[in-house]
Amino acid sequence: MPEESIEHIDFEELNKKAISKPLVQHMYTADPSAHVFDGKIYIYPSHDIDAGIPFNDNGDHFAMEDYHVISMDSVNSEAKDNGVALHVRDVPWADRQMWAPDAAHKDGKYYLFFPARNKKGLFQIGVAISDSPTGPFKAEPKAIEGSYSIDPAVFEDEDGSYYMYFGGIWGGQLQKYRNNIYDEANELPLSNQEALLPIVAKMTDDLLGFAEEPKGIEIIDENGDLLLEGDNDRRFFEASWLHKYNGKYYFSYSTGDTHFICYAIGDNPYGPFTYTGKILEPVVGWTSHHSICEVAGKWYLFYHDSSLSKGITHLRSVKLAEITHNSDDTITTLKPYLD
Ligand code: FUB
Repeated sequence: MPEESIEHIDFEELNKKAISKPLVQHMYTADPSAHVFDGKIYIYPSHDIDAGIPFNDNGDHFAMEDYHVISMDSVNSEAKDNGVALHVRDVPWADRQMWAPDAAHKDGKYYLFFPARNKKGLFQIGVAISDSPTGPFKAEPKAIEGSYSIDPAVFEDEDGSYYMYFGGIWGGQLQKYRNNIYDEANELPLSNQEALLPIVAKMTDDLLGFAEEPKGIEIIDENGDLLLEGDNDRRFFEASWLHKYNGKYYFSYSTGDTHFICYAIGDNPYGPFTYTGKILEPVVGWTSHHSICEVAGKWYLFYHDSSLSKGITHLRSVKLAEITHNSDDTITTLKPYLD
């Protein structure tokens, strides 16, 4: 929901109509990546702060400095803040803006994947490792070689392969890249041209690097054509996520300036993915970012909104709500606030 349209919102009324409540209220959290490790829910969110930087299209007001992991015994239990898991000052290559992270578990170790701007102001993606799902995590000295842009989401397939999905336009800088190469002169395509694609790369066995050249993921419409840049209600903007349901691969993402969480379905981790529909209608706050996770046989959307901060876009709160996969492969669209 754009900044200018929040002025008339009665937040007391809105919070009564919200389908779920913030999981924690003592700090602002966003961009939740949820996983079940050893039967317990772990949420890896951004930790929003107010650094006093004015709103702009570059996202400079998202000036986050650290990560906290939230854990829950079940979807109804209390959410616990496990303290600082990683701070930007302890990441040798990073300068600022610890944006949306994700995590993975392999061979007894936990891996936190996170984007940040490097000393030259370019976003890259780093890895930090811990023996515990809640950290503290120790950052690798360098960012992942060949990584760029934002919003890493790491998917573990049933054959034990791990894939990283990433990318985001505008402040996420994806528009500056073509074929993995940065050029300051690059800009977004024109509205009648094909939209920029989110990126995927298989991870190396140690989860510290890419095992292959990152490549674009095709999101196609009902006719098999790539979505166009001007198709703002459906084209990819940021916030990649992948989950597998009933043998199919569901790639979900945010449409950014139109504020939807959408999904597209494919037969393998690389796509192509056919645009299928919306998972979440716009929330209060400009951004929308989510993850999808199975907990005790039910599927949940972890998402955020800015209702607790009364509409301040960079002060968000993580929430969760159950979602329904239908027999025709669709997912029922959630409205975050009842009519
Ligand atoms: O939290 C900072 C940025 O806002 C994320 O990287 C985007 O996905 C959006 O939620």
